[in-house]
Amino acid sequence: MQNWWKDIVIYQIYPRSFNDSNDDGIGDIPGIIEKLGYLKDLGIGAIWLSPVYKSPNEDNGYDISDYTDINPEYGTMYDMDRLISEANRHGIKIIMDLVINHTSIEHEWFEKSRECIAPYKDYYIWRKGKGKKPPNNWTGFFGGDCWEYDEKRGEYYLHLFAKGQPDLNYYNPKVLEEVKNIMNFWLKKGVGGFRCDVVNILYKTSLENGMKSIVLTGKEHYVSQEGTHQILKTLRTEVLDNYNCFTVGETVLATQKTGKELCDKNRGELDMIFTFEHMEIDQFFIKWFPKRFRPKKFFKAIIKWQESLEWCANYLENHDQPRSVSRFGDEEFYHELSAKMLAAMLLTLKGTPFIYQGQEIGMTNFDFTNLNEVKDIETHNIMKLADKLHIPEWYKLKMIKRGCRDNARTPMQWNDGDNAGFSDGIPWLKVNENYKKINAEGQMEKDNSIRNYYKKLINLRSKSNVLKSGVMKPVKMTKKIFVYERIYEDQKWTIALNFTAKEAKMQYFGNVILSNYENSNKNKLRAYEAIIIDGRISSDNF
Ligand code: ISL
Ligand code: CA
Repeated sequence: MQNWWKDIVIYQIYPRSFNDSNDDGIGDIPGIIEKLGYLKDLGIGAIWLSPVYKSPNEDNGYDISDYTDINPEYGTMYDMDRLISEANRHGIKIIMDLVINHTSIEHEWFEKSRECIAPYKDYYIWRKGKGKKPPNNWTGFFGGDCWEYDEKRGEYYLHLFAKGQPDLNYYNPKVLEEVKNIMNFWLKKGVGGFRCDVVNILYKTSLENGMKSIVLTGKEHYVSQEGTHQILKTLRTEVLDNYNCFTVGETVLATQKTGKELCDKNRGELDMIFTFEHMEIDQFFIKWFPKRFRPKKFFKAIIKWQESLEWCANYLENHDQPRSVSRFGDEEFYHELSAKMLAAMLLTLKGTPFIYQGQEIGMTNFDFTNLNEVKDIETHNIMKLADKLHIPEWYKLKMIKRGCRDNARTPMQWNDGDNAGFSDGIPWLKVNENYKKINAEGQMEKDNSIRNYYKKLINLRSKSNVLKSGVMKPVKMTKKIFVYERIYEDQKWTIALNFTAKEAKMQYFGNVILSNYENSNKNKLRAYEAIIIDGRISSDNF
């Protein structure tokens, strides 16, 4: 069936933190297989699996040293084949994470490239320095510079991310051939498609100096370039079109114009894209300088992309972002209500909903007290930069609390037993202290738990053409509430969400299909209330 990925809900697993089956404190593939029943019960149709390939783990698997072999910490290729077939047996497709902007420096290609061994010599972006200085003034995603001098080769190599993540050189046609082989290898195994890591920065049009910027000097030379569009078209026609699969691209800094181009079905590049605008409204330029969350700004960003794209990939958190209930809800006073309200939005917007592991039970940010609790390389690099800039300790901790990706990487909280049931070993990253209160087992039997509310929403969406295929029409947004309609043929549902603890005046008519409150009140929208109505709100609310 074509476009099957529009009908399902996708669940992202960060393997290191999901479930440990052999007590080494690290999540693994057999651990995921153990939980397929849990995901089937939730109603999930596909799993986006963050990288499990061979990797030195400088960036927890986003630095790959062998694309067609499995990191032994996560298991074996036999385990991976078992996961694919067991998942398919549960009606769940496996979506692999395709990281092709860069490899690990431990990849065989890089080792040979630095020795100038053919044909690997130009698999990466090597340049002579300018005297003692790097080839240009670009800065990287993880703060600081993005060129590393290699003594052996006597040149610099480009790494837009960590030093251990050298960028591949797409001027070399052999690189694209290697990528096609990797994609075919996994598609032949029966995976359902790919989440494509920073896929809109593959082609660097030039290596000229960039315009000085607080964020990514040089980005104008590689973000969403024509060369990247060509690469995506080639991968589509020469690989993806041979399989019933889909791609969702992580597209950093994509504008409305390029975003539309990247997932325009007539251009044949990507099927969906993750955009970032709604994830950047509570920061000054970059996430390390947080500012207060303003719901109305958030609604505007959501509406902009709902109206720009024919089909969206909707998400509120992932392995790079803080936990949504801590960031957009109220984990302290309205934990359950606000987590459910966010779920109602995620599952009723136009597009495919993506749920990140633990989001379905309302997992929260970690309460960091110092840098030693942090494993994430991005945060450590940024803290080195913060020290150079003499940023005071108290502000550095504020930066960590807001920006550290480990907020989302603490072990999945399965039950109130040791290590939240994640592992019988010592977890690679500390478990959140609140696991006794927030865990999956405690929510399975509780009908009105966050998890069972997700389950109800997923089930509702799976049975409703209005939510799967309806037009999305904004109706009203204020500093507190966001109201929109989903319209399909003669059916019109209204979704009304209160993003604050203050009740809002709002009258509505029609029957309530689902609410996050036990009872309904047709004259107002209460604190963090979310209602889905087969009807409308009264016009005199306007
Ligand atoms: O971290 C971010 C925002 O919170 C982003 O800047 C993120 O680093 C960027 O979107 C790219 O992310 C992807 O590529 C990185 C990897 O570290 C991330 O985990 C991955 O999602 C390099 O592969
Ligand atoms: Ca393990």
